[in-house]
Amino acid sequence: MTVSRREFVALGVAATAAAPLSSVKAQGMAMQLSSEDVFIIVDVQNDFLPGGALAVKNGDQVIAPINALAKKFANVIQTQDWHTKGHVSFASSHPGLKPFDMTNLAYGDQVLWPEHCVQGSPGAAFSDKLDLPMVQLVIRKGYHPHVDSYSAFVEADKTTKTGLAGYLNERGMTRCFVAGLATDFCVAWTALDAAKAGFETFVIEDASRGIDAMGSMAAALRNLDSAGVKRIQSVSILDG
Ligand code: VGL
Ligand code: ZN
Repeated sequence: MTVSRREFVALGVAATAAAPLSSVKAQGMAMQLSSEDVFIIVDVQNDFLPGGALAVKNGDQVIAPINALAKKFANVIQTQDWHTKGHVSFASSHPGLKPFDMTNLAYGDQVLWPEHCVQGSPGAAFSDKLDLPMVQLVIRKGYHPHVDSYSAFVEADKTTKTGLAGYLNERGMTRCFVAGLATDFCVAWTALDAAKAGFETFVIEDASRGIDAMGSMAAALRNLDSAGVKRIQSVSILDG
């Protein structure tokens, strides 16, 4: 028996992540973009991609959806993890400790990482597979030697601001769409701070990939959900 498209939808089996655009629209999941929306592309840098110093599993799979999404937005910005040599977030700066160990710093708990995204190094460069000539701003973060910054808004001391909220507010932005690497660290922290700063905030899940160290993915998704950050798929975003 062949089932027509209409019957298929009526059977209620069309509401999957891979739902075709027609059913996405029908179910009200589709989103029309406006000039008040900004796409924040987080840390798509060589060190977070396969072969990099802090490679995120399947991190390269974010590039195609990000390239496609960026064309739909009137406002696109990128973030760039940009650490000093000997940065406090590197395990190598803490004798006796190793990558993925936790330590306690002046501002609280800190996961220690392999050396990554050192200012001016090839690992800190954006992937050359990105096709993003429309990017309006690159916000660098993590450049204070003694403070990490997963978030593109506020550093890990929870006090030092990067200036991004001011920039977005001055430009009249109201909604932030966040994607990139890594879902459970810089994407999640950026989205949480965007929501805190008063922006309606979305994480585009299929255009992001996570590190998932010690339950960090489940924790990040819990935090996003309770902060009211919506998790969506690229297919729901219509052209602006
Ligand atoms: C990131 C760990 C350390 C990220 C940056 O981009 O998610 N994660 N630095
Ligand atoms: Zn970093």
